[in-house]
Amino acid sequence: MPSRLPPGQFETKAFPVLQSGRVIDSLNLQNYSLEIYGEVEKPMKLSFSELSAWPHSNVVADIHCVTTWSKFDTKWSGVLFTDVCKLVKPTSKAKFVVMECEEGHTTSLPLREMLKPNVMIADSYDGQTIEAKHGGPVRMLVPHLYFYKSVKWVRKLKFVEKDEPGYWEVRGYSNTANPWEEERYS
Ligand SMILES: Nc1nc2c(c(=O)[nH]1)N[C@H]1C(S)=C(S)[C@@H](COP(=O)(O)O)O[C@H]1N2
Ligand SMILES: [Mo]
Repeated sequence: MPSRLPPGQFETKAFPVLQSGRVIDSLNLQNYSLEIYGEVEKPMKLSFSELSAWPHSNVVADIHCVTTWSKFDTKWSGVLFTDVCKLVKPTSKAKFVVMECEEGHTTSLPLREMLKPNVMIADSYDGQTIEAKHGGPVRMLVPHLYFYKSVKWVRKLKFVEKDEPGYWEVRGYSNTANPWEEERYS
C-alpha cells in the first residue's frame, strides 16, 4: 500500500499553530465578510451567515506542513471551491486565484489547482466553528499541497489573469508546493 506520509514528513497527533505573525483574533461571526471579485461574472461580498447558507460539504483530509509535520484525517466542513465557481462564474480570463487574508497575508494558486477535489472555503473544523488560532472563523483548505497554501483568516478571493505570488512564496518557498514531490523551496 502506498504510504500516506509524503517524503520527509512525520506524523503528529497534535495540531501545531503556525503563521507569519500573531494569531488574529479580531474576526468573529458578526464582523466577518468574504469578498469574491476580479475575473468573475458575479462578484460577491458575503457575511458569515450568507456563506453558511451556501451548499456545504464535509472533507476528511491529511494535511502536510512544509516544516515536516503531517496530520491525518482532519475533518472540515465548508463550501467546495468547485461549488463557489458555479455561483461566481469565473470569466475566460481567470487563470489564478489570489487568496487575501486579514492583515495582508496572501497566497495564490492556478485556478486548475483550486478546482481539485477537497479544496474548500472551510468554516468548521472537527464539528466546531474554527478557532481563531487555526484561522477562524473562515480559512482555506487546499489539502493536496503544503499547508501554507491553506491560508487562515481569508477575507478575499481575487480571480486574476496573471499570478501574484504570495507571502511565503516570495520568501523562497515553492509556488507549486506539492508534498509528494517535496516541492518545499523555489
Ligand atoms: N493568514 C495566514 N495564513 C496562514 C499562514 C500565515 O502566516 N498567515 N501560514 C500558513 C502555514 S505556514 C501553515 S503550516 C498553516 C498552519 O495552520 P494551523 O496553524 O491551523 O496549523 O497556516 C498557513 N496559513
Ligand atoms: Mo507551514
